[in-house]
Amino acid sequence: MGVSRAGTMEVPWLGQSVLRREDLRLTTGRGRYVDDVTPEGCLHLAFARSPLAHGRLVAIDAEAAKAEEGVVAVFTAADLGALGKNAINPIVPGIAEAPFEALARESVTALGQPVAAVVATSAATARDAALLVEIDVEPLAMEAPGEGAVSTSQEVTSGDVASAFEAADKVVSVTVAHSLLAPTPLEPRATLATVADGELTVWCSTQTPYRIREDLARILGLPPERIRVIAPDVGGAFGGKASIYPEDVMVAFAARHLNAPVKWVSPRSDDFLAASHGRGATSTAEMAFSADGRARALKAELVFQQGSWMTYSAAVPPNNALRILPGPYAIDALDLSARAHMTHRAAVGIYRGAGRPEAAILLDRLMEEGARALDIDPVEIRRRNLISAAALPLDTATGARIDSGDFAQLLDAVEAEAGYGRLRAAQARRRAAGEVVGIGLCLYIEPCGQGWESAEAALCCNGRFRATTGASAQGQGRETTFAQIAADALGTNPDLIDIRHGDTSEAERGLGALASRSTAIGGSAMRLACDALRGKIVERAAALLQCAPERVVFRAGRVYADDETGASVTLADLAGNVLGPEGAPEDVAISTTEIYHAKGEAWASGCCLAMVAVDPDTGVLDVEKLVWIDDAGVVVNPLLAQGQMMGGLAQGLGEALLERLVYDDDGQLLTGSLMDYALPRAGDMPPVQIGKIETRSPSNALGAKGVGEAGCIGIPAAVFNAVADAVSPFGANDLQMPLTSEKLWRAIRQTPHVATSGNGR
Ligand code: SMO
Repeated sequence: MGVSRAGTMEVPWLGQSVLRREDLRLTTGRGRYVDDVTPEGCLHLAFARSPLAHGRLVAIDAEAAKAEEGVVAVFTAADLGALGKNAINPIVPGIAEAPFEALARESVTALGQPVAAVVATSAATARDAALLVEIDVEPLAMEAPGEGAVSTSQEVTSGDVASAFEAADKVVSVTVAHSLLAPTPLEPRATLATVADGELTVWCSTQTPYRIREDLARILGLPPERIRVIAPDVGGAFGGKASIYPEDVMVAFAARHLNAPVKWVSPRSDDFLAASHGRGATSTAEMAFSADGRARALKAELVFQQGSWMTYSAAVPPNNALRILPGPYAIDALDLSARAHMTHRAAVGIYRGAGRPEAAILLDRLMEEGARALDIDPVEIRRRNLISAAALPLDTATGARIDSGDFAQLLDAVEAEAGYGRLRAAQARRRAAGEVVGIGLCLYIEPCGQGWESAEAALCCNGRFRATTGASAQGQGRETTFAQIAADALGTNPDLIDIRHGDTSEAERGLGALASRSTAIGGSAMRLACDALRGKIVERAAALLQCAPERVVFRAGRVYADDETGASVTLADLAGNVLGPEGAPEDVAISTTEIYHAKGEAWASGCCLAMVAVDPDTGVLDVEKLVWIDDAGVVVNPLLAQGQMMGGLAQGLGEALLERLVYDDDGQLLTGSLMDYALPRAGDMPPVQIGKIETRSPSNALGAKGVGEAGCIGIPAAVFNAVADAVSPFGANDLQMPLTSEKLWRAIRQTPHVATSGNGR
């Protein structure tokens, strides 16, 4: 892949692998995260948290904590008065009410729920004193996951499902149980609040600063314009920082009450306990096939866990999973349901993929089992069922509109790139020699990007551009890609463009960075704002250079008249001409604002193939080969897109092979640290061949689609199918993620086949 440094060329910048302008700063300790911001007189907050998952709060004794030297205040719910509630995205009708308390009031409903907040002059003192708060809880009964109140519920039926199942030649069924996962960004949650002249300023490690402002305004009863929220550098989020938390509210409340800066930085263990979890759904499904391998009907029941309160996007994972079905496959008869149950656990919210992985693995497990049952090649059976490119855009029975894609081309590309026929031949040879080898596929589609985002573009007196986006950033390289988008629109070099984001005092409105939408929607807004700015500059320049507007040409930091005069003016002089001699270098001379509403929703897609080998003696899995073709539409920066794919791949492998939050029957978390929760490491990364096809999205101005979540969507299903294929000769068919060595060892060993085949030992 060609890599160019900003400055070596002008247009087109779209499609160039420009190196990230953020990296020097971020990799040399010059990033500025919430914990790097410590105003004069800053106080530090720590939480005393519920020791039980469910109980009646009998008493809180904070006397010992209050007596500690350096402790300034200890808050309990009684000190808070009446506070408002958080907002929940009403993405589906009939979402149940759920509690939202900054501190637990009469009862505790999850392990680790904040019960008291200790504010002290140092973070260490606050944490030590928090341990002295005595919380007396009378245990109450816990419902098992799947038994609690239903928070969201949806159903979709279409076609004649009963007849299709009656007429089927084969019916296959699968159950996929997703573990609860911890999003685990490098930087845990963190919030700092300061108060000055009645204005509240909140630094928050968040994906959605504008939403934090609105929620704080409602919860604390303040006008939103008196609140400024800043998302400075954010060290990863993955969906876990897309909602306000009780802790954020408590920090802001304490700062206002004490009239002092108050900071809380979540210890890693508090994030394990009380940051939102992801996944956790159990899906059961049946697919009816005719003998030719055509899938005729799909029945699916998706049961999600909600946790004890609802994040803003609480309904998104079940809704996404449901509306994606039946994925890239043309199946007319559907009987689908998705619901979520409240549980005595941390909130379960969006996590990289947010319902898309659940849909992808369910469908492709069914395809894989269908292929096995009908003895049709897994690539071939998928090919027979694909929605054709000619059928797009397609309005689906679940109410989605798949805007674009070419699923057959993806499958063909993976088959060719992997050398599929040779891989199958090698598998057969190795199996005959006693090896445990499998090949698996996943063909996924993913909704990514609808709705609106804002952008502002300006020419400053110093001749530089300032482009501000309402989308924020948590490590994606947004400043680099958005400068490329702006540079193309402005006919200039990205080096001349400063990108601003993550501060509600800058762009007037904004949405944030989530749902694989920022490039498609935020990038389109940026493109249009810069197009408009260019138009305004052209008008000015034409007047100044006394030429026709269509003769105005941009080059580097200058505007030329492309006529016999050859007259030109620098952008700085042009800006100076607008503002006159009073204009300071940073002052804005010409600006535009764009609130961009996408025409529809962009749908990305992709296909993964995995080849795995399992060591029969140890169960150790080796992912020998991964081939992955993704269609993210128009790609702004291939290098950064590939980086997103690699990150998603790591987290997708994490779900498939390693990660699992484990609670015991009493609701105690057994995996509360990175010693017990197995994140993938560099050494776990397999070799991967990444390629792309490009079908432009007709839904937004850039033609772009999302890519950041793709690895979490396609990789687990492909790896799972490969493992299922590997162990299929042993009759093992009840595997669930994570596919640990122990499970694989047992799968190979426990089956009667092993004793007679001589495959195992
Ligand atoms: S799971 Mo994403 O940050 O919408």
